[in-house]
Amino acid sequence: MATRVVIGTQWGDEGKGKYIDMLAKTSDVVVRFSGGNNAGHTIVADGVKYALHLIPSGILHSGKTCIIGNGVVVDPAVLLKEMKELADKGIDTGKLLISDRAHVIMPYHRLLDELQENFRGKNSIGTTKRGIGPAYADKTERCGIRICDLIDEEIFVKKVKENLAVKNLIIEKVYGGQPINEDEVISEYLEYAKEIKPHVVDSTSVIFDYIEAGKNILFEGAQATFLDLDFGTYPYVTSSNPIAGGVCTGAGIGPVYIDEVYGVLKAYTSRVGAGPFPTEQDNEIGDTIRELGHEYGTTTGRPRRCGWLDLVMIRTAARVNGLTGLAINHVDTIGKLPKIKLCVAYKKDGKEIKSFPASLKELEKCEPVYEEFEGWNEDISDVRNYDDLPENAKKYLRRIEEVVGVKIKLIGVGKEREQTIVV
Ligand code: 2SA
Ligand code: GDP
Ligand code: MG
Repeated sequence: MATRVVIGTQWGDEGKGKYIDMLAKTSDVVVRFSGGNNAGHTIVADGVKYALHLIPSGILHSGKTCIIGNGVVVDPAVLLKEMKELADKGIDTGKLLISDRAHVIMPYHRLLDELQENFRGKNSIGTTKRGIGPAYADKTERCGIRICDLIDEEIFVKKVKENLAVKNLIIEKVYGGQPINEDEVISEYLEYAKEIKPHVVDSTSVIFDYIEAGKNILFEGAQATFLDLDFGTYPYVTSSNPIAGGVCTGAGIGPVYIDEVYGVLKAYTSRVGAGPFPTEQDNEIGDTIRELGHEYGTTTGRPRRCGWLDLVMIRTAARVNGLTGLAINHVDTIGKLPKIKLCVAYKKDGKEIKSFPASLKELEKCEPVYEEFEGWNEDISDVRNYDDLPENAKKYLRRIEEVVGVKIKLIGVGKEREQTIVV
């Protein structure tokens, strides 16, 4: 038996979906434990492209149990739409289970996300406007609506009324927005509840039963370490804990049950939304990386900011997640550049520092320390053995391992799940 976790080590979009899909093949259960439909995982399987936002990527393999854990925030309209789209492509969603403890994204969460972002103006976070932050805020404020409430009409109606009494005041009086109609929300969501109910379970018990039965479990990370509410570039973060520790709270298992933690990174760095990015190349190099790597958001289509690989980040991610292996993508993409820079440390006030500062003001003073590598102007998308990689690619990869102190176990040389070198 093995429990494996796949985590993003940067600012998301490292290509987690591809590896989750690959590892799902040898798993019995795939579990999402954090975030919501702000995630966008692209998987290309047998030439067909799938963009999944809420449903675990394991769904593409028939017979796997897929679980949306208690730590996820669920927009029922998105869930049902995604289920329908998968069904239209011939994918069975019968074994999709949803935690009764997961929180529900309501229309006022989406509206408040948008109103708050507009209100912040030039200080906006660049959220996906899917209502993620406001839904988690209600969870901690203890007024959230959970899936177990949604499927109980009496409790649901009561909670919606209580919430709307306050939310509509904020929407109208603070932000000058249009209040939300109570009856419309209730009737819309009660329809969703009927469709969702057969999938609702006490997911923590289900997961524990699988653990006791010695099954292989895969925990699917969304977003990433530097978008983590505690360890990310706060306040430019998402509102959950996408790090490995989030598996314990977001799926309801003890840390002793985690065997392996894969940290996914790209051979460069990208970020969507606002916030600091020490190795950003807001110039021709960044534009070239964006075009070569097709770096546009899966959820919102936004162009992603691009820059060099930052190992101060990856070393920090290795520590806070307890990474047992690295999975590096876009090795094909970065090799197309004639010269590649790799950030191995920061320099601040004349001193070299190797761990990511908490204060954004301190981070601004950090200058990346770069080492330069030659590209490997060669198509490597058909390479499947490490030994067959160009020497320049091996040099780059060896240096990454050396600085981070964690072994590279998977190397991505293209979009398809087969375009992977297992080391
Ligand atoms: P939110 O909506 O409250 O979670 O936004 C807060 C910050 O988190 C960032 N964030 C993301 N960054 C990268 N990828 C994400 N998923 C999509 C994708 C994004 C897209 O796979 O491409 O399509 O634009 C994701 N989700 C949240 C967000 O940009 C904010 O900086
Ligand atoms: P996720 O959110 O971490 O699952 O990543 P996304 O799916 O949002 O973004 C990763 C993008 O890179 C997708 O368009 C993938 O198809 C693509 N991709 C993943 N791995 C590789 C790789 O090794 N090489 C290339 N060229 N593209 C890749
Ligand atoms: Mg993504």
